[in-house]
Amino acid sequence: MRRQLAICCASISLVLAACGSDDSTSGDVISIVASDTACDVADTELPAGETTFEIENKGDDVTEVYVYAAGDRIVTEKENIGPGTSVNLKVDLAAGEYEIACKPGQKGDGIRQDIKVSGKGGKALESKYDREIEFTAKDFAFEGLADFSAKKGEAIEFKMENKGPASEHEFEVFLPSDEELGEIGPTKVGATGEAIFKFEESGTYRYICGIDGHENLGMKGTFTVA
Ligand SMILES: [Cu+2]
Repeated sequence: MRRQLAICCASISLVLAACGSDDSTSGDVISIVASDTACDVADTELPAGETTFEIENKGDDVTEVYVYAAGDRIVTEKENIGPGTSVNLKVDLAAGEYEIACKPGQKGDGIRQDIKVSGKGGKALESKYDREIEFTAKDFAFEGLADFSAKKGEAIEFKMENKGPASEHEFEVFLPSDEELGEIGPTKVGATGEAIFKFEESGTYRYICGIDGHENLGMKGTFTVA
C-alpha cells in the first residue's frame, strides 16, 4: 500500500495523525515489516545516500525502529509506531555496516537485522547521543540506575518509564556544583519520559524526583562521571 501523503496533507485536513510528521520519501524506498517477533527488512544491501524506510507495524504492541552504526551508536530512530500503522523514516547513510532494530514494546535491544551500505555519498554519523539508559520510577523509588556511571563528554539519553501505581514522577539531574543540568519533566503513570544529558564535567552528580516530597520518600541518588 503506497499512500500519496503529499496529496493527503493538502486536501484532507482531518487526517492530521497521518500528516503530523514528515512522511515524505526520498531516495530508494525500502519496506520494513515490524511484528512482535520479526523485523523484516526488504533489502539489506543498500547504496549510500538517501533511503526511506517505510515501516509497517503488523504486531499487537507499539513498536519503535532504530538504525545503529557500529558499537550501537544510534543513527536515527522512530518511536511510538502503533499497531496497524505505517510511518516513514528517512536516512542518509554513508558506506558501512549498520543494524536495524525493531523494538516491540519499545524496550530492550530489539530484533536486529544487519544491513550493508556501499558506494559514495551519504553522511558520516553524527549522533545526537552516544547511548541510552532505561530505568523506571515507581511510587517511590528509581530502579535501574544503581550501577550507572558515565564518561566525561558522553551524551546519554535517559528514558524513564513510570510504573505507577499512582503518582507522576520527574527526574532532575544536578551537576557536581549542584546547579541543575536538566530534567525529565512530569511523567504520567504508564508513560515514558526522555531527556538527553551531556556530561561535560567529571564528579558526582545527584538526581531526584522534583515532585512534592518524593525526594524525601526515597526518590534520589547519585552517580559518577569520570
Ligand atoms: Cu516522584
